[in-house]
Parts: sequence; C-alpha cells; structure tokens
Amino acid sequence: GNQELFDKLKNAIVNQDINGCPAMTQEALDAGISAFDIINEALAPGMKIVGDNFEAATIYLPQIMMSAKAMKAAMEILEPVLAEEKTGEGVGMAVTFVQEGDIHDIGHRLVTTMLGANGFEIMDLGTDIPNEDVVEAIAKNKGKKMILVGSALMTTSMLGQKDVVRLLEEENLRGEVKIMFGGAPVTDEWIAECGADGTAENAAEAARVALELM
Ligand code: HCB
Repeated sequence: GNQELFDKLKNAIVNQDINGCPAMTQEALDAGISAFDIINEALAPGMKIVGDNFEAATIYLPQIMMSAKAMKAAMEILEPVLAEEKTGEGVGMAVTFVQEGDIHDIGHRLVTTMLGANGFEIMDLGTDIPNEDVVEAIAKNKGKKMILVGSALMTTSMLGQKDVVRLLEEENLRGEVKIMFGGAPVTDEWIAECGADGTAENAAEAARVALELM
C-alpha cells in the first residue's frame, strides 16, 4: 500500500540513495499518489530523520549532502507536477528567501513550491539574501497583495529576521506586507519578538497559514 511506498522513499532519503529516490518518487506518482502526499508523508519526514541523525552524531556532513541530493532529485520530478496540480489563482504574491549567511535551501524550496501550488505568484529571492535586498523587493512591489516568507535554519541567521522587520518599519513598508518566518529554530515566542505575523512547522502548514494571513 501507500505506507509501504512512503517508508521505502523515506529510507531512500535516509540512506542517501540518489538514484533510487527519484525512481521511487516516479513509482509513487505512477501509483496515483499525489505529489503533495509524497512530500509530506515521505520526503520531508525523511529529511527530518537525517537532521536527527546528524544531531545524534551518527552521520556527518558528507552524508547529509548526499541525502540533500536525493531529496533534490525527487523534487525535480515533483515540482512540475505540483505546478500542474495548482489550485487557486490571484491569491497574492509570495516573496520567499533564506536569510543572509544561510544556505540551507531544502525547506525553503519545499515551502516555495507549496505556496506556488496553492495559487501564490512566486518571487523566489533564493538563499543567503541580505535584508537590504528583501526590502528592495518589497518596495518594488508596493501596492500588491503580498506576503514575505523567510526561512532560517541556524540560530545565528535567525537573528536577521528581526532586523528585516525593523528595516521594513523604517522604510514605511511594514503595512504593505504580511510576514511569515520559519525554519527549525523559529518559535512562536521568536515570531512575537520579531513582530512577524506567523510561522509554520512544515510546508503544508505554511501554505495554510499564508492563505489565512492574506
Ligand atoms: Co546544516 N545545520 N549546516 N547543512 N543542517 C543544521 C541546520 C543544524 C541545526 C545541525 C546541528 O548542528 N544540529 C546546524 C545549525 C545549528 C544552529 O545554529 N542552531 C547546522 C550547521 C551548523 C551547518 C554548517 C555551519 C555546518 C558546517 O559547515 N560546519 C553549514 C552551514 C552552511 C551555511 O548555511 N552557511 C551547514 C551545511 C549543511 C549542508 C550543506 C550539509 C546541508 C544543507 C543542504 C541544503 O539545504 N541544500 C545541511 C542540512 C541538510 C542540515 C540539517 C541536517 C537538515 C536541514 C533540512 O534540510 N531539514 C539541519 C538539522 C536540522 O534542521 N535539524 C542542519 C529538512 C527541511 C525539510 O526542514 O526545517 O528546513 P526545514 O524546513 C521545514 C520547516 O522548518 C518549515 O517548512 C519546511 C518544510 O517542511 N519552514 C518554514 C521552513 N522555512 C519556512 C518558512 C516559513 O515562513 C514557514 C515555514
């Protein structure tokens, strides 16, 4: 059944199976499983295990990089499918980015993809983005219905999230945009301290929260 495929795919991420992972992803699609479920039930939980293993020091950076590659290969198959499954239209624009100093892009890509699949017009600024560039992107799109979606995976880069809110306030742009921040170290307390509007635990929830905020 589906659970068996999900487990196989999860293991493909954990075991750094760069060829098996996209192959099994295709197999799951062919079996009629949605791209959405493949991501939320198999790929993202697989990366979560990888993160836990790294924290437990049972694996090291080279293994993580291989798992990340396996994940990317699967996402390359799923992204066009999600674009086709797209629901909703004219929800607004989502400006997505990862904070300066931070190159972790797996969660960012998942969230960005999921927002696009839920009808947002996407402006993906990428990773390691200085706050000045973020503010400029918001300024350029002033007047549009907009949400800023930032990720930070490190406690150090996370601090920049507070600065970007302050910069937007200084430029009188804070009222132009909703703000959602996420990434493993981000907590509800941090969101309150930053003056952002919301956060989410995973990509599916991020899409839900973003739609609610608009
Ligand atoms: Co990286 N790394 N890493 N890493 N890495 C972390 C993040 C640590 C927590 C691991 C640890 O030490 N415990 C740690 C940060 C410590 C800290 O500050 N607290 C760390 C470190 C220190 C480093 C380096 C400095 C290591 C080194 O070189 N010595 C280096 C830094 C590079 C840099 O950014 N300048 C580094 C490098 C790497 C790679 C390259 C090996 C690889 C990244 C590959 C890539 O992204 N292309 C990597 C990875 C993979 C991780 C872990 C293992 C997993 C991160 C991940 O992809 N998770 C991570 C451990 C962990 O997080 N527990 C570790 C899976 C995704 C799906 O989850 O949380 O990113 P996510 O996103 C979720 C969720 O948060 C939410 O939805 C997403 C989808 O479900 N979400 C949002 C995300 N953004 C959102 C925005 C919103 O608005 C709303 C929701």
